[in-house]
Amino acid sequence: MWQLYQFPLCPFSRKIRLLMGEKGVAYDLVREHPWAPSDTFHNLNAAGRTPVLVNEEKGITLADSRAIAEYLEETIDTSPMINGTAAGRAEIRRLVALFDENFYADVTAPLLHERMKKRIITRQPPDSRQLRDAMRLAHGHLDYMDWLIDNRPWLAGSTMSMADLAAAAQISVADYLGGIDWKGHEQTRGWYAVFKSRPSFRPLLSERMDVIKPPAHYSQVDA
Ligand SMILES: N[C@@H](CCC(=O)N[C@@H](CS)C(=O)NCC(=O)O)C(=O)O
Repeated sequence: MWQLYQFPLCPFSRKIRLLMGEKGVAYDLVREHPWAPSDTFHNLNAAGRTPVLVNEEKGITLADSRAIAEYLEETIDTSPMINGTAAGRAEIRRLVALFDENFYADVTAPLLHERMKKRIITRQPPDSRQLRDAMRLAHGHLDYMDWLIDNRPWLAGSTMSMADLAAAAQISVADYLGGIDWKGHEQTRGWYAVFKSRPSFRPLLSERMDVIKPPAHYSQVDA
């Protein structure tokens, strides 16, 4: 059985949970807080970051969401998510990098810092200017997604791919933290509503971080 070391608002862990859900791979969750890592966790990943995926029976420990995703993609044929021509696969990987790196740096990481880490670790109030900046940058990313969805059925092409999972994972955390203003983004809102109703997404939407509550619309499938 696989064990996924993660915490509920880690977008990279969410991406792996979505992928394992789509592929129908069973796993147990182990809650880990990278800002206060257990010895076990530090021994599993010297980088001290979630997610880490472990299978003790097979003697396998995997760290880094992209390495984990590539492993699952190479070893499980069901629901391929990095598929198609070489150019198509390059496009999927470009978009995964865009969401994992740019969206995370511009939007998810500042929101996590202001709304979660300050609350839990330093017990400071959030900086409203940082929150406004993150929401402004989110609009730019959503504009680009609207454009992609206007031109393709899914973000990277004709089928659902890792690009969609990476984007949905980042957006779901930003939305939980109240950082997404959906006004004017009907295309992306429609795409995200499809995701929210997928069985792979339901467990994520019902999970809560103890001290931080999401806005009312967060887990509503049609909101
Ligand atoms: N490139 C890594 C990024 C993972 C990452 O940054 N995880 C965050 C939590 S969402 C973390 O553990 N941060 C703690 C740290 O960087 O020390 C991946 O894709 O897995």
